Amino acid sequence: MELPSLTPGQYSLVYNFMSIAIAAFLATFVYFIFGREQVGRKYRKALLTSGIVVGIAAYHYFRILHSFAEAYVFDVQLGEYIASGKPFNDAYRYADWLITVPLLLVELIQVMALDRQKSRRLISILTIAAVFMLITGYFGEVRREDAELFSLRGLWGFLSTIGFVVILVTLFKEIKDAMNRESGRVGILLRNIGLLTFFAWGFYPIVYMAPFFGWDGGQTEAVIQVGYSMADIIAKAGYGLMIFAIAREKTLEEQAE
Ligand SMILES: *C/C=C(C)/C=C/C=C(C)/C=C/C1=C(C)CCCC1(C)C
Repeated sequence: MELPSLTPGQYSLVYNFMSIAIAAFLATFVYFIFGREQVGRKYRKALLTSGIVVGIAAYHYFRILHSFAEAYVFDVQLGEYIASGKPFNDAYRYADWLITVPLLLVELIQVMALDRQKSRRLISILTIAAVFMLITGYFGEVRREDAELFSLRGLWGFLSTIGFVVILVTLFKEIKDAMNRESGRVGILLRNIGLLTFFAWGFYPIVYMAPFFGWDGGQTEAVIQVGYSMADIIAKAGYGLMIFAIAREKTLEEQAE
């Protein structure tokens, strides 16, 4: 994959967003791990999982940022960042998702505290769909040069979307059942996390379509990197905070009973 040149503005934007992502993951890591005492025993696993997710993401973002910085050098004559010749390893992102996406789904199932058999069944379906979504997505992701919807990038993206739809449909059914069981505040929090999953996760396929919008190479690359970094902050750190809120609310309710 040929790396497009970046203007200093595009380069800094990407660099800074990756850097903010690391800060957000490290801060929430500390918060989730030390906040475990604030929730009931049943929910501690969900918080631990949240902590693991942002911990893994922080590590991968270090690698991504490092790889990005190495892949570019500033050319004084051109006034632009050009490819240094060292490859930019974008696969870190997909390697990260392959681990963190199933864990995020586990997190949500854990906070619902369903019975064991049901949890297992759900986690299996969701994990298979997630792996399918990410592997097909990766085949399309490396085809940055496909500038049209009807291309291999488009086709892989479409296949990947099937996995995404399976995840959403499965989750929404489960959240709906859980909302019927739960009281007002917990129900609202569960609905919110359903919406967050829909909108935050739905942002990824939109970013993926950046090459179809006809921008130049540098702009496309910047939109993809910044877009995924923003989405990751919301879907991992933000999501974990919501899981924390649900666990806290359920704990308070159970103590009042
Ligand atoms: C922490 C990382 C998360 C929550 C990543 C989620 C990623 C997706 C929901 C990606 C979905 C994609 C499609 C639905 C189609 C195009 C290819 C993908 C992989 C970007």
